[in-house]
Amino acid sequence: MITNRTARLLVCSFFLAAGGMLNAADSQLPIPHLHGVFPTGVKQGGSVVVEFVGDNFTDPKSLYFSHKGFTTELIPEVKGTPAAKDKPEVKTIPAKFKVTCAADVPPGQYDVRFVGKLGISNPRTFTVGDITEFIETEPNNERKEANRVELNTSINGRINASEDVDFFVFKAKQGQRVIVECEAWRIDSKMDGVMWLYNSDGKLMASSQDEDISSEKRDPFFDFDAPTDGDYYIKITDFTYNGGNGFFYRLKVSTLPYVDFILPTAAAPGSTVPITFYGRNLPGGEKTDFTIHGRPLQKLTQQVAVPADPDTALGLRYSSLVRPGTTVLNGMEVRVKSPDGQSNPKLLSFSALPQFLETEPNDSREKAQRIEPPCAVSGQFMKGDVDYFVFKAKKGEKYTIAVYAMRIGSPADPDLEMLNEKGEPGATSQDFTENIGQLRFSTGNLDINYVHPVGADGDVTFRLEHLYRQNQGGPQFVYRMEVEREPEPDFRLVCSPIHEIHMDSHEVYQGGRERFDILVWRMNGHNDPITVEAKNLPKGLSAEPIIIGKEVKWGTLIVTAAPDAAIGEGEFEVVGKSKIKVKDKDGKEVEKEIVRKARGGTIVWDTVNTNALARMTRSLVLAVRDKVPFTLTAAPTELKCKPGEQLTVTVTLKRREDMPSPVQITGAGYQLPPGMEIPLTTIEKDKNEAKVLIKTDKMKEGVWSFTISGDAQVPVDKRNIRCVYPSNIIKITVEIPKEVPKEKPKEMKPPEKKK
Ligand SMILES: [Ca+2]
Ligand SMILES: [Ca+2]
Ligand SMILES: [Ca+2]
Ligand SMILES: [Ca+2]
Repeated sequence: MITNRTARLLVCSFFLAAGGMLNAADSQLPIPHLHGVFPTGVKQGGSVVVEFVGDNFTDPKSLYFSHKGFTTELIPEVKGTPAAKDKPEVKTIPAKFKVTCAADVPPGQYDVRFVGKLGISNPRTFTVGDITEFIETEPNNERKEANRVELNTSINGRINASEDVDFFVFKAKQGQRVIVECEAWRIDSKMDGVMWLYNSDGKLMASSQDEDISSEKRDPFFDFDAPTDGDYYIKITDFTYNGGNGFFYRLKVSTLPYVDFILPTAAAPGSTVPITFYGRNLPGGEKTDFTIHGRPLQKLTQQVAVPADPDTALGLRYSSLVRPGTTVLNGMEVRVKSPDGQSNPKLLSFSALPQFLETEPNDSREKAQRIEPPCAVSGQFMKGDVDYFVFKAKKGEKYTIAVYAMRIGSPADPDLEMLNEKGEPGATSQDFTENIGQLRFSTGNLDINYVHPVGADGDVTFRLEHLYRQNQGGPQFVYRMEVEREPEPDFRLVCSPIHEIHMDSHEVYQGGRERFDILVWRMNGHNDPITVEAKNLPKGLSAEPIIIGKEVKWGTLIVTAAPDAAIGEGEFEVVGKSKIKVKDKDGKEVEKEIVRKARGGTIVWDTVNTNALARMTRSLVLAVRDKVPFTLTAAPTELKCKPGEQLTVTVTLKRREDMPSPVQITGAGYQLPPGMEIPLTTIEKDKNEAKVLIKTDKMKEGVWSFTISGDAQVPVDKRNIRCVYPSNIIKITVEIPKEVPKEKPKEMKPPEKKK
């Protein structure tokens, strides 16, 4: 089936093939794109001058952080350059700001965005640390030029173009366990770091590239016991010999606690539970038998209180990187604290299910661990390990077996095999590939979500293993398995800017409308309508509630700016509500409303035709700028029909004075209600109205909302820029006439002939 989207991509490829004259994906006025930030962090309570590099940086104004504890001051001698003329993507411009962080901003990672005349940019990660920050000084390309740092320092470095190499040197005492953690990939950098460690004689002690195989952690890492008092050298560069403004990194050289994983992996909101941290340099940590790459792990059990308030319980408050697949989870971060500073964070996900730990040995069908669903089990895949589980079930029941590994930051790629009554292999499930965000927010991952229909009364046995168990495995190959009989339907929302392959942000122009896309996770068979509203919009902005009807996983929220809406930037929220059917205590079906706040999504780096590197944002932000080139208004705003009836919508167009072009009216580039077709219609140069004839032949019963788009060339600085703006929201109710029981047609008797 060719969807609107596919069709649009096909059109896009066609135009690209035809000489790149028109890239269908570029359909907006120029907005700032933030590429690099340097340095990438500041110490709690400190300040630092930060260079921002990107394009469309006309008239730098300020920065926007996802925490209110930052103040920023533009350093005036650096000027941004004018809006890019021919090739906006080519010019990258620096702007400098002094950033001051309040003393009460918790250590962690935040989003920073550039704000200029043309709007607000995509975010970059900015770290608040609790130890000394150091900024590299070039040249440091050889050992003798190494930058000297103290232990317990976060180094801010950048691999410059033309094969830059950076050397650092620090003193350590014999027996100190030193952790060198490079963050690049995880803080929006393009750098694929590689590191070497040398002693004071220049002898190579270690090298590191990808510390483990999970795609979340391509960053290098060292953990070593200093063999003698003395100097130690770190050499770091990009594995592919690339460099530039996007190749920034942080290098934490410390004896601070470092956490590798936690067990159990989840807790229930409103509970206080013991969580065991496994890691290194844990204050008061006990020895364990676990090692990772030969390095011993300690453990430390701490009581963790999980708040019960809905914002926490239904949130995902994890300041470190959250890739798209993980946005289906709720959770919070946990750390180990020490007097000198705190550890890296770990995600503690939320689950109300009874939590258990895996019990080895469970390596055969006979030794399968017996569980009683509903329950959750946290386990590990050691090298070569297989884990069998068994539970009692009745014929006709359906159980969902969900396994979380990649989504909770584990390197494991879980593989599930059901066994039949004779113990023979049955159904298998490898990957949970649902992708709710196409190229821009690809949620596909290697975890499992399998629904098992029970064939007969008795035991259900299955086996879990890491797909590459012959060669890989270890204590850090953690997983969480949840087994539930028909879990309640649920949903999550992700609010994303509309560009499908480029860095983008939410911009609204005075007097105009903008589309904010809402991507939908429909979980456990959820297929009911979801009503979505924007909340706390800046003054002068409004958005009508939309209905994301059944079978739709991509909603379009339309934000309208009044002609006098104040120019500025602000945060907003997007909230979805849906009524689901659940069983009460007595097994009776009842209706329950669930409310979920949308998370933000962003493309980290532009892509062409592969999944973009994307992540969750730490807040939802928009900018208002002047003044929209044209506005579409559609009427009526409510439609009712039976499938097959043709509907007429009148679209009126308001043009900015300098906008003479014709406007094409389409329904392309986003998801329409299933089966709806909006034919291409043109509002000619000197016209302000068109009748759009909507086809409903293939539509089904239900309620949806949709928007109609206008696509036109807009003159900007003596060139034309293609702009697409949506109409207001239209609600459509499709009713299928109830079949009237057919009465037996009365026989038409020929009139009796009068004799
Ligand atoms: Ca450098
Ligand atoms: Ca260097
Ligand atoms: Ca195991
Ligand atoms: Ca096992």
